[in-house]
Amino acid sequence: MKFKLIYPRWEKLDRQTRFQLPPHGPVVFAAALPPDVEVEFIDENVQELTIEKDADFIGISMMLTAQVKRGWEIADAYRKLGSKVIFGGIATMLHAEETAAHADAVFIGEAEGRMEQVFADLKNGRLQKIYNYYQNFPPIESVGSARRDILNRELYNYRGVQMVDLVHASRGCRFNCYPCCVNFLGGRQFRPRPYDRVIAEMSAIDNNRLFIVDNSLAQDKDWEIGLFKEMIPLKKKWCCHPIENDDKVLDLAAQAGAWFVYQAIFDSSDFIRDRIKRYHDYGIAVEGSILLGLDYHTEDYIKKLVDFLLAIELDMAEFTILTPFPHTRTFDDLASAGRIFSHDWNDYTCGKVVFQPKLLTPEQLQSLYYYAWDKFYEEEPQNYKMFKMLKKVIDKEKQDGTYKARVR
Ligand code: B12
Ligand code: SF4
Repeated sequence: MKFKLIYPRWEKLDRQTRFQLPPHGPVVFAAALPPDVEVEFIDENVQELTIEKDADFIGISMMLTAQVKRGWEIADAYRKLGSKVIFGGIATMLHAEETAAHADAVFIGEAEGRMEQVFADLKNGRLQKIYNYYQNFPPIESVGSARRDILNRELYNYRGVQMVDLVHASRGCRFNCYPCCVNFLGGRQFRPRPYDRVIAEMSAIDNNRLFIVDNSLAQDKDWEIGLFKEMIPLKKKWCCHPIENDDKVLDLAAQAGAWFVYQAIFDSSDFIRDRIKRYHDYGIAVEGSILLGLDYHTEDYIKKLVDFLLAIELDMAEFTILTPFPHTRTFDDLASAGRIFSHDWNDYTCGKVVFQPKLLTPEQLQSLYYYAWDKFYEEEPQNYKMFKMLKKVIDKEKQDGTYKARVR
């Protein structure tokens, strides 16, 4: 059985340095496929997709809202040729009803242990329109090692320099932040994978640099301590979402190879100043994730926030505009107040204003977004800061003898 799995392209943040990370959802999904399924994977962000009748079954994996319209377009074209199409992934769950209009099957939930049934149904001509496993999670032990062999790994680099391979150590998140849909997806349940599985997967990856893509590692202190202790002997270097604000945890994270974290920065408080300083004290760099357009944001507030980021010597910054993704509290609030003016999902890139801000006009917010990117990278351009981050990892690797002057 030949299965073509497609990851639709989307519009990137227009000020951000261009480089592509390998997708994670599709390769984890591929590990759940029955053994007789031969997978061909196309990531449209880095590869050309030719639409022809060249597979028995088409799968479309969507992570972001900004991917869905392209995903539907691809499906429509394949279905015109008579191919059957199944959709899955995070954005499929968030846009399930709309997606059903373009699909032979819509899969909602996590794939582990469920694909044998789907493929058997296809073979018997009984493919179901909806496979609904919403918040009906498979045992976390059933998550297999991602099928990175289906990627053309040569395509994922930054100016020829080897970047990261992606891996996850847990699913779910116990928090419920305002702009986030993970609560809808995961029901605030934190589900760590067994350490031995995670360590075996990490150590088998032929790359010293990893991105641990878990929502936030700061979920359970004992779990983090256990994970980092197990990781120390691997000598991998890695980035991740937040790590617990605790000296013992940060120290172990650094020993385990923490290179940089993506950390949300929501204000210019002493708490944030201290949070960033503590990462730096442990040799961990920080890429701030800064959301613009909250109800209390004025021009003055945003400009002062950017000055603050420069003053605390944040290593990198990613500015995004508040975006009311479906199934978030942001969406509920802005929709009920009639403040959303674009429902074109292609605008939901996090770089475009799609709602009426409270204390700014949409145009002001849009130009403050560009201001923030330009001001932050005025003295040291993004490529330069990015090379400084890469130098940090190379220095760490040289210290413990894991550096390989390898270019992909
Ligand atoms: C990792 C991650 C990233 C990584 C992506 C790395 C990569 N290349 O994959 C990075 C950090 C780059 C990233 C960036 C962004 N992200 Co992000 N990210 C995530 C995160 C934390 C985890 C996704 C993941 O890998 N999960 C693990 C995999 C294994 O799970 P999965 O994809 O669901 O796959 C399973 C099933 O869905 C199924 N499945 C998957 N595909 C298919 C296909 C078929 C056919 C079938 C049947 C089943 C199936 O099988 C898998 C195994 O069970 C999610 C939050 C979350 N928990 O969902 C946010 C999330 C997806 N991101 C989000 C956003 C908004 C962004 C950004 C746009 C903005 C930002 N700064 O955060 C940027 C992109 C900006 C840009 N530059 O263009 C939002 C999406 C909202 C939306 N509706 O679009 C999420 C949901 C978080 C949130 N804030 O709510 N992100
Ligand atoms: S933003 Fe991060 S920490 Fe907050 S609910 Fe979403 S996944 Fe969890």
